Amino acid sequence: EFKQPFGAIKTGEVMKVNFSSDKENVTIKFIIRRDFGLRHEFDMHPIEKGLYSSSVQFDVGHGLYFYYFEISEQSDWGLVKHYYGRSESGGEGVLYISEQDVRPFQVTVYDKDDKAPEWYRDAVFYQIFPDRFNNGNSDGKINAPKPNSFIYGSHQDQPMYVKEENGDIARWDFFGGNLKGITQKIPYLKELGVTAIYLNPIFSATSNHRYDTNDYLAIDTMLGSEVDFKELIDKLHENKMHLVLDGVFSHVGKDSRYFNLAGTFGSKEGATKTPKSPYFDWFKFTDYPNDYKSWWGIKDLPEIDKDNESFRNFIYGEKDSVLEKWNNFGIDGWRLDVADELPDSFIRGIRKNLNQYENMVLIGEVWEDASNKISYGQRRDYILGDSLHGCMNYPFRDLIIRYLNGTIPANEIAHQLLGLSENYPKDIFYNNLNNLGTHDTERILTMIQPKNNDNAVSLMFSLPGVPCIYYGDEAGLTGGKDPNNRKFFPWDNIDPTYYKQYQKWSNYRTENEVLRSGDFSTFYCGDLLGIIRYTENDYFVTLINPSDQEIRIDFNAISFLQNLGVQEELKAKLDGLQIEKNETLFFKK
Ligand code: ARE
Repeated sequence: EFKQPFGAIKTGEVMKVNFSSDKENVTIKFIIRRDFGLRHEFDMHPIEKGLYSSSVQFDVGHGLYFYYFEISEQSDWGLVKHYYGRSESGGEGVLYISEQDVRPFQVTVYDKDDKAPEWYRDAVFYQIFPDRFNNGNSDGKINAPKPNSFIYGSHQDQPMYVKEENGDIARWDFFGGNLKGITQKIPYLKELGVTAIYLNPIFSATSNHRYDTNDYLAIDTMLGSEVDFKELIDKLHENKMHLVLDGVFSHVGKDSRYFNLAGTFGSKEGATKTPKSPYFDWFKFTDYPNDYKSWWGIKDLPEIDKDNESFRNFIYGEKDSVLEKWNNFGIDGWRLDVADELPDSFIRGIRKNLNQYENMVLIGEVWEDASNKISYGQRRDYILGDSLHGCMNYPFRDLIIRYLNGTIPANEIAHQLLGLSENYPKDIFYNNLNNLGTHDTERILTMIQPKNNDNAVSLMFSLPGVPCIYYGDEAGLTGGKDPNNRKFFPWDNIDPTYYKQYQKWSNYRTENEVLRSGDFSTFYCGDLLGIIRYTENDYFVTLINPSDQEIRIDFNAISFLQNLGVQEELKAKLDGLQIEKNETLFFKK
């Protein structure tokens, strides 16, 4: 089976499929359906002996399509039918006996190319959880501690919150990182090779993670002032660095002014105080004012009705909106919290707002393959044009960890990586924000053996997309699930081994255009995974050996998953090459 062009297809384009069969007396049908909708079948025409062909033009708008083949064979037993679809692991196709069981191949049809701003595509990102990075006050004191908070010294590893019986949070702990602290560390970040920062939420909130917004228009006083914020942005820009903020618009905090503020002169009361509150319709009360819909049932986070026009206008309207305020401070983009739970039209409204500015990026938080995710009973169209530029790439992280731990073999990760690259529109694939861990996952050093850390970093930086280092990973921080993955940065104990691994790859990326924009393919040879990035006149090859034995490459044993122009050229370089145990080897043209 052979399809052209490779990967996702733009609306209007023609897709050609060839199918080869060495059997005589067969007829082949190409069967395609539009997502859950209509099914078409085409008779495939023999174009030479054993080779059948068909084509289809996608002129009915963006969406997902699925296809497979029906092979009918005249045999002594009568007419026998088989179905050819993709295998479970996403590798080569396989034959199925019944049409009901066949796993079809996916084709994503998208509206238009959507390159994220150049600064973004070229960036090396660094994610900062603001309370845990650095305290920039000269006396080391914490700005305006919150009434119900508990302050820890900077290196302790403690539980993040104390819960009461009924599940309410009685007390939050804070370490006192702040905006000034980040500004002070710009030279450190530059030295590491970082060119952009993604900050977890910074607006006024009750908890230390600040996903429970109290006021979208105010910086949390514990983090600093608007002056501090402006200074951070200006200093970053002076250093040719960029800043992306976390936009948490699916819910607010239960102490939020929109939800709970008692009436004072000149202010607007919160929704729970009076049904006349201008915010009353933002929420979904089930038993006013005591019970309401909340995010994943967590009462701390009352959910917002994102179809509400006044809320939409407040978030992304043309005047005095939340986006306008912070965009005008000079930020460079947003990461959308729980993008998969926001209506498509809401995300498009945000994108439209950002399009008024030059060079703003919009990244969505989606955990799965974003090309075929179903949420709220609907297929989403947030990566098919005019919506998200890209997504946080958790599927990569997942594959990297499973491969380095020996849970999946090299051939499977090779196929799966290539499969993802086929499912996403090309630009989106290159716009994705790749990570080895975030504030929501276990840290990479806790997930793999430390001796494989260089392999993990090499993989993140060799794959298409924008790499994002989770603060402290380069210092050697470990930590399991939230809150242990949010320890304070160990400023006086940075592990030089890990630091150098990240620094080395940050520089390779910045120095080698081919690592940023080159085409991508994978190959494998035993336990060894190869990543090729290539352009017409350049290439960069990364070879990963996660095993405890060295691997010597026998060129004839390599399986390339695509036929590449550079393949022949690579032959001489690859044959006989030895890759030491748990090591990465790379070479350039
Ligand atoms: C914390 C604890 C919880 C506890 C809760 C209430 O972690 O165990 O029940 O407090 O006491 C923020 C904080 C969290 C906090 C949470 C609620 O950062 O520390 O939880 O608020 O107060 C899913 C969502 C995804 C979401 C993750 C966490 O799809 O959108 O879960 N991520 C965002 C942010 C978080 C943030 C919120 C959302 C809420 O990045 O930091 O939490 O604003 C699978 C699924 C995913 C799932 C993922 C992780 O792979 O496919 O859908 O993500 O696992 O569970």
